Amino acid sequence: MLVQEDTIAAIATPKGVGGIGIIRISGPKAEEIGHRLFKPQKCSFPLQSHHLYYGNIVSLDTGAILDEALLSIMRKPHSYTGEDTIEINCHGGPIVLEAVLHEAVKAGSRLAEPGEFTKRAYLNGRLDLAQAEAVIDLIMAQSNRGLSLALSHLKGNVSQKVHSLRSSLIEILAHLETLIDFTEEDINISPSSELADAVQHIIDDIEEILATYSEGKTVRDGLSIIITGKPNVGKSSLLNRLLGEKRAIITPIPGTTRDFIEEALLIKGIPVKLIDTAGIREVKDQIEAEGIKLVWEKISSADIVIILLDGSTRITEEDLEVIEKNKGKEIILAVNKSDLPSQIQDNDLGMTVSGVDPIWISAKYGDGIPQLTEKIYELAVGNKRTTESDVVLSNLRHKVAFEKARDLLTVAYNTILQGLSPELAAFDIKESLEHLGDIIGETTNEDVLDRIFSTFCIGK
Ligand SMILES: Nc1nc2c(ncn2[C@@H]2O[C@H](COP(=O)(O)OP(=O)(O)OP(=O)(O)O)[C@@H](O)[C@H]2O)c(=O)[nH]1
Ligand SMILES: [Mg+2]
Repeated sequence: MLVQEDTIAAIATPKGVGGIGIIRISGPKAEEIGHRLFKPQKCSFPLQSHHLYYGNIVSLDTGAILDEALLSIMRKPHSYTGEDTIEINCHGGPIVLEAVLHEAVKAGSRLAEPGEFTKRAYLNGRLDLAQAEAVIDLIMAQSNRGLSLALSHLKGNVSQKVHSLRSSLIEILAHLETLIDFTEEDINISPSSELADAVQHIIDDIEEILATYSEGKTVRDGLSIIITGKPNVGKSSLLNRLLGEKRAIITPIPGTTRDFIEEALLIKGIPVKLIDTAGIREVKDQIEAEGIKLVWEKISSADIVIILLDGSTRITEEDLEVIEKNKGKEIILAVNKSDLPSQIQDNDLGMTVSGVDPIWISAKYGDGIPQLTEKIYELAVGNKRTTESDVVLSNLRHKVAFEKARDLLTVAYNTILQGLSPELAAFDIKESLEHLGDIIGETTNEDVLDRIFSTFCIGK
């Protein structure tokens, strides 16, 4: 276990005004600092671990009372960081909290860096690296699904998978090592095809995990969807329908929306940024022209483009231009106003965008909206549907490490199949073990750690 010499302190609750604000102090001097700052109402130090005490926080210099507070001590190793930790529940005002933090620093602590409490938890073996990363995902979760995904990572489901893959690889490595020993005695024994199968089995396992990344990333980070089309097709009506509220102005006058409208919502548990835009057409009006210019900018950074057509009118040059300009993007073709007599045949659409099935909807009355959201979900997460217990990747760093491990194992597999020296295969397998070790932080270097923890908030 690594012992951190200094004691760190931070306000652990968000900036601003609240009922309660918490100062967290961790390190060898935590308890002593508590002793100096906190005067319990009824008992005296030493206080019991994991109990809550009522008392006053006092200024070190003057003895003046700064706040009434509750204090708890969590002695090592039974604390979040694995070190002696105290938490002071003050009143949640910024001035109070700053004053108490200031005293804590005067009493012998220093201000914590972002994520430093969690970094210490990791360094003290309370969490592995994948679990530590899950802490920030949990705090930043944008949906219930994002939250349960982060929780499963915090509980160690990625880590357990990594451990089990690593122990299978270590077993394979042990077999290879015996063969290497024979080679040294000038007896040439090639690795068996069973050994190759065992490697292949691990590659398949990793492939399966990698296939969950698109779902995991979308659940964690969400995606942006833009609605585009010529004027008056019902883009704003669709935004309002998906949002479930009258957010955008809807009129029968083409060119109603001039600026773009951006709203956040959840679609099947996925955080979505939905953007309604100005209708695309040839215009001389400068305001509208600026709006249309913006549409193209927004489209370039969107994950999914919903191209909306008006099924009650024939396809026009403007529709074709929108379709043409979005080729190569992830698109959904939706035909609106399905409640009116149709002027568009599915065939006409097939000619315009091959391979994309149009979805008929009525933004005004809600028909076809479940099919549209299902399509969005399908595009967002791919065809692979995972269950709660599956390992679902959401962290790019993990994905890259799994990919590197898989590539090395593929090389090792071929080496074994070709009956080449077992040493070669052993070399690649060892390296792939290191990449898997990176995920849980067994072999991770200091720069990577700093990068990871610097994305945390202060006080966590
Ligand atoms: N019958 C019917 N009318 C609809 C439907 N969706 C929209 N409309 C009507 O179509 C007209 C235009 O709707 P908007 O939502 O403003 O269309 P838009 O694409 O945002 O138009 P611009 O902002 O001008 O580009 C309005 O009169 C809507 O009531 C639908 O599903 N059925
Ligand atoms: Mg509009």
